[in-house]
Amino acid sequence: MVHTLKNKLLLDFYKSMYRIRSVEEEISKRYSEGKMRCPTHLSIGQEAVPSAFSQIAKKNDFAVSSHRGHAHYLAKGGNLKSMLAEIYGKKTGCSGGKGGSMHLIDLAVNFMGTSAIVGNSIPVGVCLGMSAKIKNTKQVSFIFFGDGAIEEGVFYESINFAIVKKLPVVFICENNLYSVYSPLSVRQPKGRSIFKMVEAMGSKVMQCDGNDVIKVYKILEKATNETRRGRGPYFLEFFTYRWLEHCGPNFDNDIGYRTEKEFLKWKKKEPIKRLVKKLNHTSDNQLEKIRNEIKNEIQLAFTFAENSPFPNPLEAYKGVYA
Ligand SMILES: Cc1ncc(C[n+]2csc(CCOP(=O)(O)OP(=O)(O)O)c2C)c(N)n1
Ligand SMILES: [Mg+2]
Repeated sequence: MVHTLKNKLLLDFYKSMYRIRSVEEEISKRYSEGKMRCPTHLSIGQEAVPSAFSQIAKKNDFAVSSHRGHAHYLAKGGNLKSMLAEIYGKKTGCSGGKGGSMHLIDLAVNFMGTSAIVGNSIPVGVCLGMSAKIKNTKQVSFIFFGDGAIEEGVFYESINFAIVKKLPVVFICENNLYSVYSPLSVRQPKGRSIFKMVEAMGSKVMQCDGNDVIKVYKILEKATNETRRGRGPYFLEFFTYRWLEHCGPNFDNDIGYRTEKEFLKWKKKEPIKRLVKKLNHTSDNQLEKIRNEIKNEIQLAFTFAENSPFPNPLEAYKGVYA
């Protein structure tokens, strides 16, 4: 694909994708130590969408996400140390160590939360868009969810409301073809396309290869600009693929719900290597320096998480009930 984006922007995509990948790989590597006690849904292979997003969302824009939300939290500018401390259940975690991997929040950058209940954060994101519209703040609300979430009734209520009220909301569906072990073919009628179905509901829609960070960026930029100008919501569908098991640090292609052939086909569409081929004027040494800085930052963040104290059990319900 011919692109006209500046090399500096491409390099920022690289940094973001490599950072997200490396954090997830390090979690995967350390998970069996048994110190991270919460269920953990990794998104290795799906880095292009959050990395494109990281270059588009403004700090005061809102974002919410789902159970697979580490990358979205980081892409919105969420604090890495606080995220890892949260996954380790520590007091210094972004939810005080009470939430774990699926309950991430960083109000300093308007990352307004993730939820373990599929579809649960969609109406929250819509109402954040409504608040921005009422107050005329020009903020956009971004909602990340998977293909499984469009099978929840709340998705239809929420997007319908956003369309009718012309809310500044960008719905971002990362379609990785599976909901746990169930492929789309056993969940949706043959031939149904999600974005076309949503278009028929009256939303503006776009879709593309979700492993091509440049294509994702261009679509996301157009949708965000139009939405910010008050033209109502957009629904974006990005096709991608998770490499590891649904929940946990391992590969699970051996259990038979998907084929090795399919996995290898998607591995060829690996987002980071595809971008590197398009990086001009950047030497291997420059890239290595970037990688080393990121690796160093991640090691320090893990050390912070491991060395942080656990929350006081007597404060378990503090802030939960009035
Ligand atoms: C309301 C609800 N139903 C079922 C589940 C169990 N569950 C957890 S993740 C998941 C799959 C969701 O798939 P998708 O939205 O495509 O996200 P992905 O895991 O593929 O990123 C399901 C069914 C849940 N957590 N909440
Ligand atoms: Mg899915």
